[in-house]
Amino acid sequence: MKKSALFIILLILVVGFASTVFSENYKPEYKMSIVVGPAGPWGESAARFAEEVKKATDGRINIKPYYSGQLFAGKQTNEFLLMKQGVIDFALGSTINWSPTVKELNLFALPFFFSSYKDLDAVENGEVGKQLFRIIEEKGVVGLGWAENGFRELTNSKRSVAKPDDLEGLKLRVVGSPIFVDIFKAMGANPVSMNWGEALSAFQQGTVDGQENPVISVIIPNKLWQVNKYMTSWNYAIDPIILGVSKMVWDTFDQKDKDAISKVAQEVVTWQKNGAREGLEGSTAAFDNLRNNGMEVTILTPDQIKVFKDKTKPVFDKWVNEVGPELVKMAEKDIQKAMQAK
Ligand code: X2X
Repeated sequence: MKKSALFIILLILVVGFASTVFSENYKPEYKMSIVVGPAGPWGESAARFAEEVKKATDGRINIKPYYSGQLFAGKQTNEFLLMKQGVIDFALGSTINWSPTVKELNLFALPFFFSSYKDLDAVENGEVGKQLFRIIEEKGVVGLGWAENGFRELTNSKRSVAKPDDLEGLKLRVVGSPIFVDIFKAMGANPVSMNWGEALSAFQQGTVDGQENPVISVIIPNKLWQVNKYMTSWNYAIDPIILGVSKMVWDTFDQKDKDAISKVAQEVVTWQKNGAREGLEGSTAAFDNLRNNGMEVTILTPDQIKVFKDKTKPVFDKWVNEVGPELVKMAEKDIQKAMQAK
């Protein structure tokens, strides 16, 4: 009897001691997921985040970026679920890839809803941005900051595209998130869902005619002029990236480290966003780069954009219901405010 009481006391002491000593016993490596490769502002920001977090936490938190979708075994729309489960610790994840799990994130893919970076900033920095972070946190991922892939533009190997008729019969690779299939069908194209890794080989083999992605973050780093001669700028959808961490993992960090990581995250997303917009905002440098590499660049006028916008109106209406009409209304208000301030 006496012996077992002693044993229990000892056990309590050992467990108590272990939990203080090992409270900082973090994982030796935290895995960070990125769908694209290391080149360009998206990939570069992963390396920078890892480096700065290591410095700011005196080496306690050691993040390793895994590029080109290595962590989600081929299915980029699984990234959010894998974070929720703690299989992926950190990610710089496109809202598109997370939107099949978090339907509110389809807000950014509503066709022709955002027309400028100012609109986007107003929404991200306002109540909608906060609400979206609350929603993802409830589902298991803590949002540390808004980064950016960019406005998505069209490229293809067949012809210049300026009106819906030009899309007729074009086989376009889109992400495996259902809103994109709806949008491109409505515009008259033939969309096929494919993961980014497979898409790169499909372009090489010529099994698809084109795709849609931002200029600075994806078209240039992947030298898409080698496979697609024609580019259309129409800003039909915006693609924010969320710098996030699995909530399961976040909850294991002590407050000092959480504060350090949050601070680094803000610095890195600000730097990354500037990079993603360089040569696109108030400049023609990004398009000049494409032209110098042999691409034919078609920049749609507001009237030309309106024709596509009208075509996609039923898709817009359908997806407003998926996103949540209240959230869309809140975003509309933020956008109007931003326009008045212009
Ligand atoms: O797959 C794409 O097109 C990409 C790289 O932009 C995303 O991850 C959404």
